[in-house]
Amino acid sequence: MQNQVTIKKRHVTLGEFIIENQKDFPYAKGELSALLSSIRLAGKMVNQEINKAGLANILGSSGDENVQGEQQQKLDVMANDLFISTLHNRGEICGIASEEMDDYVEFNEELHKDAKYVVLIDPLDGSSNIDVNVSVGTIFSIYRRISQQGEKVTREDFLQPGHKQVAAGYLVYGTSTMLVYTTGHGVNGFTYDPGIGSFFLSHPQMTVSNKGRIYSINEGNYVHMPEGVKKYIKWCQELDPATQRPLTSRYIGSLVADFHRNLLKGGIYIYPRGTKSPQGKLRLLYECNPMAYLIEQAGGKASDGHTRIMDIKPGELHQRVPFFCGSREMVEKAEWFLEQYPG
Ligand code: AHM
Ligand code: MG
Repeated sequence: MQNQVTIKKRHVTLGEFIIENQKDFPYAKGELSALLSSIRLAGKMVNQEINKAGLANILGSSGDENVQGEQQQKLDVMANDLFISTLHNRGEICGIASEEMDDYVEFNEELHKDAKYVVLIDPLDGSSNIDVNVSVGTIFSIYRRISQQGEKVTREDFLQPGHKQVAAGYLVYGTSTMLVYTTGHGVNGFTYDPGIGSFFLSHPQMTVSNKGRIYSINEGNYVHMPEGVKKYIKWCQELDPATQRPLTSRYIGSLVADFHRNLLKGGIYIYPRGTKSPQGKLRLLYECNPMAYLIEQAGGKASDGHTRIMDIKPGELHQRVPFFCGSREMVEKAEWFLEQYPG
């Protein structure tokens, strides 16, 4: 008879981790934990749809444009609906703003009357990559409302600077699906096991190196770039005296995937302003603020080339900003070039 058992190492699930870390919020009564669990659930559903994207008739354009005049993909619409419905069906938030919708949505039912939080979301970032089977992601950002609890949510609840975020994160639907998030106590990453249907802690306390070796930028836009960015790119392409190699260029064109790689390996992601996009392409509220919160929590830096991203006071929901994000020394070097070569 066998009388010995080999006890396997305990794997922490995302659910367990959220509950265990609830104590980091002395004022919280569990609503934020419940909200993160709702995002986890919606993420699983979107993951399920994306995994079968090549089989079902859900690839391609929906035929509509979003508020910024960009073609919406069918999966953009599906991910947007899934996140909004899942969060609406639970009582943790009083409203949501999405990159895919013109305006924010109020949640006004009895269920939401005690809600303290609002969510801002890019439900499917990099969606132009789906048809070619490249990683895409979901980006989310959570704030405490500033309007009175029990009243209707207001625009000001959504237009808060990034340093007011209480949590932010992303799901990357890649080779494996991961959920990476912060509540201001470091950054933790969880990998999805589809067989079990759970996320497990796989990347505890993620940090980004101070010096990275990867630069990520759409160099096809070179002619439109500010002089300082052009000079920075040329600097990246020079031989590094320490290694006798230039830096490595990597650009997927899917912010979540580019960010995730640079977080793990060290690097900088840049989407500058250009003559075609005077304010850059990326949205302050749905993309830049949550990524800035994550990178700062991991020890890195995010700015618009001059100002800390999380100190910018948003003026409107779909505001765009230039974005420089990643390893601290790389972002500072790029900022130095912008200062030396204004214009
Ligand atoms: P999206 O939110 O419409 O998908 O656009 C954002 C995406 C980012 O994921 C990516 O980094 C960037 O746009 C790529 O833009 P470009 O093709 O101009 O390089
Ligand atoms: Mg996006």
